[in-house]
Amino acid sequence: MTDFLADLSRLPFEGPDSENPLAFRWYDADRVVLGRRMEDHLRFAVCYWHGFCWPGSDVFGGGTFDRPWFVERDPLAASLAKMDAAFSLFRVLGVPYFCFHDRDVAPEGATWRETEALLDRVGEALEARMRETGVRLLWGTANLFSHPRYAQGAATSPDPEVFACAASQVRRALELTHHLGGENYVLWGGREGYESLLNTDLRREAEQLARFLHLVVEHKHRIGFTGTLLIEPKPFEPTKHQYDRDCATVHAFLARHGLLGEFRVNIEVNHATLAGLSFHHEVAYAIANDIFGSIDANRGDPQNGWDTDQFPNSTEEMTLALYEILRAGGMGSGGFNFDARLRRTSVDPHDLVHAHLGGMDTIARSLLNAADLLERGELSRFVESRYAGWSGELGRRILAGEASLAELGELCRDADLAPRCPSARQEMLENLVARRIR
Ligand code: XUL
Ligand code: CO
Repeated sequence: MTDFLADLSRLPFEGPDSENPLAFRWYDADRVVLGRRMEDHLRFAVCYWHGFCWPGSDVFGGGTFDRPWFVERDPLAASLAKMDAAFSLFRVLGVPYFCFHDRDVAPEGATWRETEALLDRVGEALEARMRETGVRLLWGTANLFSHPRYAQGAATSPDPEVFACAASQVRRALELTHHLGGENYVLWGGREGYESLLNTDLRREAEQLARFLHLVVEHKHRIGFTGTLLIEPKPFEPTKHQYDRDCATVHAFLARHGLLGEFRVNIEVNHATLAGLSFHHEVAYAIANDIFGSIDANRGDPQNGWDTDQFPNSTEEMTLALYEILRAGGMGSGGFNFDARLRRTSVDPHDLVHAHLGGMDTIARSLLNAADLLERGELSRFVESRYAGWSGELGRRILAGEASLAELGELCRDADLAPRCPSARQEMLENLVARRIR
């Protein structure tokens, strides 16, 4: 077995003043923050997909990455070589978790039986490597978007046989995730959406999707998988309109179809921004509605509207999200996975290390900022005092349903109410946050 990153040992933590490009400046796995180790707060996971499966192609040109597993002719041997390379990166970064799509880790065979046998074979190899290294599985998922059969949707396909294929793939991917002790299972609706309303029955497709999700829930309980089911919202790309548009849309869908309590969300930073929302908004919304699950960390580019999937580098964006997460008690079974890819011009394997290192340091630094904000308590005290009226007699009676519209009308008239809210102090609060962001 060749070591993909044989020339690198585990990256050291050297602190903020280090000039070593191959050392962490902020991520110090054992440092205790608010009573918990950094590693246990952040639960970093490397994704197979962008790092090891994407060859560096774009619509104008082919792959640019020279990786041994792309040229290996035997598909199983290629998968195993890819796995070795992935575990080399996990070793160098010292990450506790990884995550994958079924087709990231194992190839398709000529028949379903063959494909399943290949997945089982790679699953055994993964299990052995996990046992040997202690690296755990944050989530597994099924790729229901690459194969041509899914071009018109998977669960929302006009053809029930395509639905059956998707169900079969999810069944196996969920079982493998369970077998490997995965802590979550992700469903990203890659092609669950439409290109044109002229050929689409929206009501029917929503019912198909709901049925699919119910089947996943039933199977989860049947096999005893205790991890969290996650839906990953995205507004468009590859389809023009995707049904899991954003957290609020997913939440409404779950409520309408009796699925609340069974699914949470895997929030991807740049999916939020593509939806015209902020990442902060999506995290806060999910927490406020009890569907927060996990984070898919990356960033877009403000200069274009593409899903550029770059590694995170904004401490401001991450600090605000982490502030919400810490305030809500932490990541739970979720973590920070990197759904991010190199630029196709970053052709050296070391670039994978620099990219993840930078993302991990950005998030670790943001954790410290967020913990500082939380410990000082200025923001939460301000928000609490802003709503203080609701703890008084009138507020309490309104919320308890003890005051009718007519009664409130009379109160206004009789007391000649003329309330004036004190300043919301947005600029002062923005300054306060800016002071904490390092
Ligand atoms: C694609 C995307 C996926 C999901 C998992 O935009 O985000 O990689 O994270 O299927
Ligand atoms: Co993602």
